[in-house]
Amino acid sequence: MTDEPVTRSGFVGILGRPNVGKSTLMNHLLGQKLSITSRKPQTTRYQLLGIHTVEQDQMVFVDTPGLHTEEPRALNRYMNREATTALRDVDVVVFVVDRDLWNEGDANVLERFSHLQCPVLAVINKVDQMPDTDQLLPHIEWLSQQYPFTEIVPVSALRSRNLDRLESAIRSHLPEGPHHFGDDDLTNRSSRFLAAEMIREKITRQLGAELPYTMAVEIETFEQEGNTLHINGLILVERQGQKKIVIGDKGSRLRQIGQESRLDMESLFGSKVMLRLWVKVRKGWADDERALRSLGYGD
Ligand code: GDP
Ligand code: MG
Ligand code: K
Repeated sequence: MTDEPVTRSGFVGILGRPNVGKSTLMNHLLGQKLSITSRKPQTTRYQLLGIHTVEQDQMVFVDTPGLHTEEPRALNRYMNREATTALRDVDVVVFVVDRDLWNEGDANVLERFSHLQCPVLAVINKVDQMPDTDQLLPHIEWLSQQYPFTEIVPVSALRSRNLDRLESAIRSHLPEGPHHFGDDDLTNRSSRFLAAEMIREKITRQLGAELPYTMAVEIETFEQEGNTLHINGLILVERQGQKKIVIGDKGSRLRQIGQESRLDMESLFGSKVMLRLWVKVRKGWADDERALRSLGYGD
């Protein structure tokens, strides 16, 4: 008789109000930048799986968009659907809160999954920004009164602090069973999708306040030729003025967006990348369900 180790495998929902660091946490748990992040709330628009196989265990992280309530645009409805379906089939929930005190946003998110039967781990993120670690204990105390969390783990996602402890906590609560994906798989999304997201991240980071949710990216060409990936991307905005902003003075902003995106792509795809970007005005795309579907949002 052989004594094979038990194989654990399952879906891990990463939930929390906007900007607590969900996508940063997923990337640092994976050791690979996959999900885009920025200081802007609702940077994450699409549900994205990050697949992490460690020894005999496989965690499939589900990074979710925040919930939009303010505007009834088609894009917001789409993001809410993405966040809600992500909840359905998870085996473990990682509920992320900021080192700052609890607010109504946290309570709203908690309420949405409090009916789930699975283990819920609470993560207090950004402890690197905590001026004094004495503040940690009262925070843990408070959290433990909000919900019967399976465990409460303080971390810094950005500095990869205490993530090994979080990872072993997650692994120990996964159900036993076979893997859902190949051991070398990293995500369920296509390389084209990831390329578009890398571009969207740079625009969001540089122009967040000036382009509120009115920009999308389409990859028109994605071709490997020899040792170089040739990628052509189209940036869609809603108004002529926004096009000028994205292009910048003598094209300087677009050049910078292109350079930074290319570096991310080269590291993600492990290949030299030739990237060309265009900006185009397409009116009303964020209000129009059909236009959204043609951009790859949708069921
Ligand atoms: P999400 O909206 O919950 O997915 O949050 P993001 O992952 O996009 O992160 C929001 C902002 O918080 C970004 O500017 C991150 O760099 C920052 N952030 C995330 N984790 C940490 C952390 O552990 N420490 C610090 N100082 N900043 C963090
Ligand atoms: Mg995010
Ligand atoms: K964000």
